[in-house]
Amino acid sequence: MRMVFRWYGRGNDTVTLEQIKQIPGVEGIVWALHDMMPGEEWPMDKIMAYKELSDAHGLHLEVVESVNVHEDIKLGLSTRDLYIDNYIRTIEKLAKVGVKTICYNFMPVFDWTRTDLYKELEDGSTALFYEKAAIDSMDPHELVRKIAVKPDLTMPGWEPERLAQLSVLFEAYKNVTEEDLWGNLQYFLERVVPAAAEHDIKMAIHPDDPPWPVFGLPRIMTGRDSIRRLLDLVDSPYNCVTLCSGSLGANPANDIAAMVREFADRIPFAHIRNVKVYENGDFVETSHRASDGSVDTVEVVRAYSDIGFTGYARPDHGRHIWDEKCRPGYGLYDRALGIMYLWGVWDAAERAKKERMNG
Ligand code: DNO
Ligand code: MN
Repeated sequence: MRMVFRWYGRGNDTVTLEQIKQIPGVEGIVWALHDMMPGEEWPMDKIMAYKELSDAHGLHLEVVESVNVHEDIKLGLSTRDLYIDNYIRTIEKLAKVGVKTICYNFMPVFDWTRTDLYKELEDGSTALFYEKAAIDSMDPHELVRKIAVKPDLTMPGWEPERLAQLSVLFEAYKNVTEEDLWGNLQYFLERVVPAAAEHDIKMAIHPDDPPWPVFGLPRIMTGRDSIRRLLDLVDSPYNCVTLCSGSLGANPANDIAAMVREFADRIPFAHIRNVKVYENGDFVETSHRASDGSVDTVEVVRAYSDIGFTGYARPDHGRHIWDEKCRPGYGLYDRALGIMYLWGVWDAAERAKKERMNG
């Protein structure tokens, strides 16, 4: 397991590379050019700036999250080829600085969806929260006003430029079914995966967060069956999944540890975090500890140890603790604590494995 840490870039993140370097076992950053719009080709000089920064701090930049997919690709419009060409040229450039895995998602309009970014937990910390009944009855514009406007730093997936076109997008998706979305994903992968393979880069789709349709928009990456279908769309070791235990874990029917074992050779990138799921379908992000939430994170990490996982992992999100002012879900403290928990389980599992082997 190779531990990495998401970093939004200088001036765009409250956490510094110096701090990241001091978290035990973190070897690289998970990054992106956050000022690029989906569909734009990433310029080499901006990519090189990240390379120089990460080199200077002794961290690698082998994992990109995300190169976002333009809506026209997801909608299957005739303009998609142009955006796919740009995507492929971005892949070629990322290969030049040693990128090995690209995380992306195929969620229409919205990326991750929550109703409250600062829900207070019993211990006084705050965390991202999803209230099912609120989403089910809410106008999406209302949510955008509530979520996207508040933070000082814009959040990926919630860029004002993208959201300004909300009504237009909803109209465009009106007749797009889940099957249409699958077809458009296949079209995208059939072009992009061979290019990625040529450059030894794994394309790793992030599951939908939460893993069910929101606001009547189709969502297809929701659990075991859809991951199987995705991997079969283009049967290549470069067509992979970012297994996110928190996103998938919002549906208690998802057995994440079983997925780790089943899709072992197609998971280059693990997101490992916990969520507490309530009976009414609400969920809140908790600490990484198994007993704090509904995801058995101990079993998940054990499964990674069992399969001899050599991919990248990140603690994904954390709570906001100790009065830290940070991007929602992306503070230093709780993610660092999460990493130490994951290492604790991992080291114990690896030790037990060795002892079993030595009889
Ligand atoms: C949720 C997070 C997401 C993720 C993007 C990937 O679990 O990891 O924000 O980064 O959906 O494209
Ligand atoms: Mn995730």
